[in-house]
Amino acid sequence: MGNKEWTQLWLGYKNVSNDNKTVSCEVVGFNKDSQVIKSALCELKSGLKGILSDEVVDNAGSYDIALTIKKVDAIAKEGFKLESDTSSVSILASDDNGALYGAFELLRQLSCGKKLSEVNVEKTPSNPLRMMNHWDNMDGSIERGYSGQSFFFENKEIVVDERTRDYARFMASVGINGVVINNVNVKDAATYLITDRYFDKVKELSEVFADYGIKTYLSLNFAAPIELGGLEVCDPLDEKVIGWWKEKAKEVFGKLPHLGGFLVKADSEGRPGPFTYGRTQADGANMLGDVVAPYGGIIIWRCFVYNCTQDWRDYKTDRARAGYDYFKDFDGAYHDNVILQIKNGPMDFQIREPISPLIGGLTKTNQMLEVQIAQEYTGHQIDLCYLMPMFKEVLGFKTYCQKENDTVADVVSGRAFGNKLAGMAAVINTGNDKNWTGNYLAAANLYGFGRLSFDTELSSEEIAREWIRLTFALEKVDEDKLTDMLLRSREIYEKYTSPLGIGWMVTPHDHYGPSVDGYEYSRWGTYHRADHLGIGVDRSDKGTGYAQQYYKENAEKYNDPEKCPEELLLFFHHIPYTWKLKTGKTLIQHIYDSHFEGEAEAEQLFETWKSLEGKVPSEVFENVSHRFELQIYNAKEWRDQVNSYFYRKSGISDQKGRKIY
Ligand code: GCV
Repeated sequence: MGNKEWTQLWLGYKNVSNDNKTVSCEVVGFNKDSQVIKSALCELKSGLKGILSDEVVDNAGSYDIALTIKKVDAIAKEGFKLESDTSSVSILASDDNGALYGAFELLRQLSCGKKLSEVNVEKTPSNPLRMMNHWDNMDGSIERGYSGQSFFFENKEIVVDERTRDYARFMASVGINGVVINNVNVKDAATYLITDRYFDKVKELSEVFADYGIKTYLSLNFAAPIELGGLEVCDPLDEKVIGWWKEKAKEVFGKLPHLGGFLVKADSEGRPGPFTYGRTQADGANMLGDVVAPYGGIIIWRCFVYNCTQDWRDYKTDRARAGYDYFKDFDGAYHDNVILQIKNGPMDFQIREPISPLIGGLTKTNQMLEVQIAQEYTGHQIDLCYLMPMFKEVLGFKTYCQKENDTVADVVSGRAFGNKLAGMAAVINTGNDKNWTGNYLAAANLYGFGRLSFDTELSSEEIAREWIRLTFALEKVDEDKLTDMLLRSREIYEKYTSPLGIGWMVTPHDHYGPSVDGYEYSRWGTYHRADHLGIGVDRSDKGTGYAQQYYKENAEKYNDPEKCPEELLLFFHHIPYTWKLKTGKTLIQHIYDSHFEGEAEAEQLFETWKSLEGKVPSEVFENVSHRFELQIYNAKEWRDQVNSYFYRKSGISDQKGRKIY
């Protein structure tokens, strides 16, 4: 059986006071038998005991602090209000989840050093759906997993144990309310998750989640009618197929009362889908939406649909265009319980991409944002890459979909178009490693995504500081150092990897380390088009026309190399090496400089980390130090391979005369 040891991540509840007070706890208006309320109480008991070294007792005769969890209908769904003074604190909410989130907020604020009387806050979640997507396979492997094996699956069986409960606690503590347990590439045993073979165990797992207000979701195999039902087709408009799914939905929701619905990857990277039968993505999504509707289920349909058998000689086909081209025409046709899940960029989780034009491009369709905290293209949880700065940029991007100031955050929260189904999902970075995320510091992304999906107004720095305070016991000066390391890490990674939004110069398949031409002559639609004169993909109106998929304000900006934000210049334009950037540097000089700088800054990160020796637990120190050694090796490879490649292509020397091979 998997790893039996695991850390408490940010729920370690370290003592911050020596008051030894007694807390009396009363529940008013809520059903005391509710499992979620019980979870809140249980967490408060253990948390307050840890933080204040006190005892929480139900309705104690004499006590120092009166804690009340009270139902107040006026508070928004899943929201809460904390009211306190020196000797009392009330958690007010209108539903169980709100009460649970209020409890975690109280514990978080006290752990971060606030006094009881300072804990006065009201919060409503920014997004209705706040989800984690596991790419866990039933054999225990994890697609794009960098922290061990799955803790849900082992040898085609489902594991439910104390770790499952701790996982649910961690997720609820940052506001996650939905978890997809299996990989979107549904094959083999995973196809059978919707059959008798697994119902009992999925139910058991979903009950643990439900105790923490989390709904369980399953990824579906679109070809299940063939593979499980023995039908000849899985055509979404075929009556037999529809009938099969109807029966299946009845059975599944009958057996799994805590199921929220299904996530579907169809017609993508070899997965089956409606295109085989000449049907549209809307036909597929709506058919499934209709069969789960009677049970209150939802269908989350991914928009990661593109031609993955492209000829690299073909300059017309542009993978970046695909999502918009396939989905935009059916805007308004998707049924009410269908939600389209859209990756943040039009390609695939590169360190820098423009925001997908489909987000906000769709105006009559439920939509949610998909990001990836599993560091597939961002350093495999070896290299430090705190992703909140990227996610903040995504959320803050002005789409111009309606009003001038409408951002991605407005669209995916449902605010812009009044959608009830809306939200954010992350491809998760966990595994059964003792520390859950491989690199101890990668837990900042796990924590951060949850916090950000609950409150998109939080800054990257606020989230980083909270995580550090909850995880480590550092002096302010060291907290500042670690915060700074996290905040700079994404930019540093970007500098030593692929320049100005071009992406993809990674080792094929594995996606760690450089291989400048690794994807250049492949079928995946991921080209940089470098020649002896310049580099970049022309996606303007003279090229693939991708820039025109945006609303006018953005389209005009991206279309013109003079106006295009420089960090995305090579994503949108083929630019000569001699092109002058705003800094006055030529493009080629920028490539050299940023790669030398990025590598040097990675070394600085390690030096700063070394100064924290003895201040973080030695196991943490060793774990992260080892990864920094690997990161520096990686950064050197990137620097030297990319610089040599462009020196050899362009024949232009580095003005500073540094070593290029
Ligand atoms: C789950 C990328 C990854 C695949 C992943 C796919 C997806 O292509 O490399 O591993 O498959 O994205 O998001 O479906």
